Amino acid sequence: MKRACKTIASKRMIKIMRVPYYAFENKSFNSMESVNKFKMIFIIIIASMAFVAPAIAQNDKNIHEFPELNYSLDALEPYIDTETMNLHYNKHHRGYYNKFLAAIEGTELATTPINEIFYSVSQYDKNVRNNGGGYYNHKLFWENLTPEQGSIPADLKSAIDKSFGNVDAFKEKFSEAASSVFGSGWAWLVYQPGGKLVVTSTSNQDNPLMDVSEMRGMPLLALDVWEHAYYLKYQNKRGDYISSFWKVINWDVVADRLKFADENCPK
Ligand code: MN3
Repeated sequence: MKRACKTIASKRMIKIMRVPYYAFENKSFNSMESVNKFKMIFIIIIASMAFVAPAIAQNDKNIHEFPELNYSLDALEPYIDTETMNLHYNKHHRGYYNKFLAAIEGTELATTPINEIFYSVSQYDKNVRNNGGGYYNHKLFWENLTPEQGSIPADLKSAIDKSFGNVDAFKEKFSEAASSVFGSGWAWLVYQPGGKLVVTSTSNQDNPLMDVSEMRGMPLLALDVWEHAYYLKYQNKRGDYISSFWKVINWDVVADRLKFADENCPK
């Protein structure tokens, strides 16, 4: 650990020293007396540290990262089309993320884990709730999609059977919740303390971790039913979009979330 930190520190120092040195390396600089050169280098190093060090510190303060996609923008065709993915990920999601960062900049929320922000989100500005939700919900959504859908892992299937009777009954209930969202929102499979799985929906960019939500718990599966998620391909046929969603679910990710919830939620 110490060695890793040392390597990072020394790389940063090299960057700090190199940028101004090369910037000032010209004829007039080279013709100065060597004493003046050392003075100049010293001044440059101190000045650059004064500018660069706070920039690094500022950057280190924000713990909320914009997620990479685990697949290409066209990977979910024909179920979710490339143009929708492009707009949704690069414009909508990025927009929520940028506005979320602007809303929390310079506050302790920049270094507060997102789930903890949600636990008391009612105390904060509505921009934190709307854009923090938009940032996090989409992160969950991309993660629980895949172009290479496998079968449902045994532990997840047994938890679904226990709570809903069987997988088809669960799918029906989830699809119904997704269809019934009035306006913009999300459908969720949620883990509740004690291990019960429930289906719920939220409005706008709310999620079940938030203290403002009716049905609270840990999200296992998320479906975005805002019109921006499907309108280019499906227009007003939200039901067709929901049917396609079942073809691209990453059940392994859902099973991992269940395992995490089982290990970390109070029984
Ligand atoms: Mn969306």
